[in-house]
Amino acid sequence: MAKRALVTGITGQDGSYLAEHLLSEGYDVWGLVRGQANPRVSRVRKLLQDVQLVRGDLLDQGSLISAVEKVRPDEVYNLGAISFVPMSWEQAELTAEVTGMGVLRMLEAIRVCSGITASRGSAAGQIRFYQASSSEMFGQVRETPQTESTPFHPRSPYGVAKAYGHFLTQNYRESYGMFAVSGILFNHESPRRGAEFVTRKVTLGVARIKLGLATELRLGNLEARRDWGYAGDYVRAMHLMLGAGDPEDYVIGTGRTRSVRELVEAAFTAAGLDWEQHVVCDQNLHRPAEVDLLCADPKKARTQLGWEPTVSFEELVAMMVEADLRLLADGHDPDHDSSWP
Ligand code: NAP
Ligand code: G4F
Repeated sequence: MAKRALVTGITGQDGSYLAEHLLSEGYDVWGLVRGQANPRVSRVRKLLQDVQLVRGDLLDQGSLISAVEKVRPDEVYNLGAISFVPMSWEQAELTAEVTGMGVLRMLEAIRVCSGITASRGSAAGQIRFYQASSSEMFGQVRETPQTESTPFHPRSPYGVAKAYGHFLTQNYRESYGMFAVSGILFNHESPRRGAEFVTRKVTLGVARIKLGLATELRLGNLEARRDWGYAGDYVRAMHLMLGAGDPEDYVIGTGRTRSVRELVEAAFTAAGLDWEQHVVCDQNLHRPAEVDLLCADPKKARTQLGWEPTVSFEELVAMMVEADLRLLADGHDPDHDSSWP
C-alpha cells in the first residue's frame, strides 16, 4: 500500500516541492490548508493536482487532531509557520503561536491519535514526524561553520519560536519514544520563493529593471552572509530524515556562505546589468537585530543520509532571474510590499 504523508505549509515554497517529491516516490500526499477563502489554495490545486487537501490550522488543536484522524498518515511534515523574520518583530505573539506552539499542537495531535502516553510509549508503525527547524536558531553564531551541536543564540522572535519547536520535538522523542526529528535547514530558495525574501526580491527587482518596469531596487543590509541553496534539493533531505533507521536531527546547507552584496552582483550580472547603477541602500530596511553570518557544516547529512546539494549558488541565481524575466514578460508580477525589510 502507498505510504501516506500529511504536509502542513503545503501552500508555501517547500510544501510544493516536498509534495512533488513525495508524489514521485509513490506517496499519497495530503496538504493541510487553512482559512475560509485562502487564495493560495487554488494555486496549490493547479500546481499539485494529485495532492488531497484537508482543512486545519496550527492555531487550532482540534482541527489538527481531526486532520490526523482523517488522513491516518505514516509521516507528518510540519512546514507551516510564520516564516518571514521581520514579521516576527511586528507580530511576535502570532509568531510564537504559529511557529512555536503550532509544533506542540501538531505533536500532541499525533500523540493523542496514536494513543501514546508517558507509560505507554509508541509502538512499531508509529507516525513519523518532521519539524522544519531553522539556521535562524544559531543567530549570533558561536562557531563557524554551524553543526548539529552548535549552541543556539536566536536574534528574532521567529528564531526563538523555532528554537522552542526544535527542543520540543527533541523532548517528545525522548519522553515518548516518538520518531520525531528536526531538519536545521539553512536558507533555500527557488522561483517559488515568496517575494518578500531577499533572493526573490532581488531577482524580481532585476527582472523589472531589465524589462523597463523599474529603475531602482531598495535593499537593507548588504553585508549579511547566508548559506543559500536550492529548495528542491532540501526537500529530499526532509524525506531522507524520515526514512532513516534512527530519529536524529540534521543540519542541511551547502557549506558555502555569500553576502547579500554577492547575491546582488550575481543577479544583476546574470541579466547583463550593473547593480551599482540601480541598488539603493535604505536604513529603514535594516533589522532590529541581525544574523550576520550563517554557514552550514552538512557533513552528518552527507555521511549518514547520503544527501548532497545539486544546484550551485550561481545556477540558483540564474534560474531565479530567468524565471522572473519570463514571469514578468508574460504580464504577471507577484505583489510585494516594498516597505518590508
Ligand atoms: P513559506 O513559503 O512562508 O510557507 C509557510 C507556510 O505556512 C504556508 O503554506 C502558510 O500557509 C503556512 N501557515 C502559516 N500560518 C499557518 C497556520 N496558522 N496554520 C497552518 N499553516 C500556516 O515557508 P517555506 O519557505 O516554504 O518554509 C517552510 C518551513 O521551513 C517554514 O516552517 C519555515 O519557517 C522553515 N524554514 C524555511 C527556510 C527557507 O530558507 N525557506 C529555512 C529554514 C526553515 P498560508 O498559505 O495559509 O499562509
Ligand atoms: O531573505 P531573508 O528575509 O531571509 P532570512 O531572514 O535569512 O530568513 C530565511 O531563512 C531562514 C533560515 O536561516 C528561515 F528560517 C526563514 O524562514 C527565512 O526563510 O533575509 C536574508 C538577509 C538578512 O540578513 C536581511 O537583513 O538579507 C538581508 N536583507 C538585506 N536587504 C534583506 C533585505 N532581506 C529582505 N527580506 N529584504 C531586504 O530588502
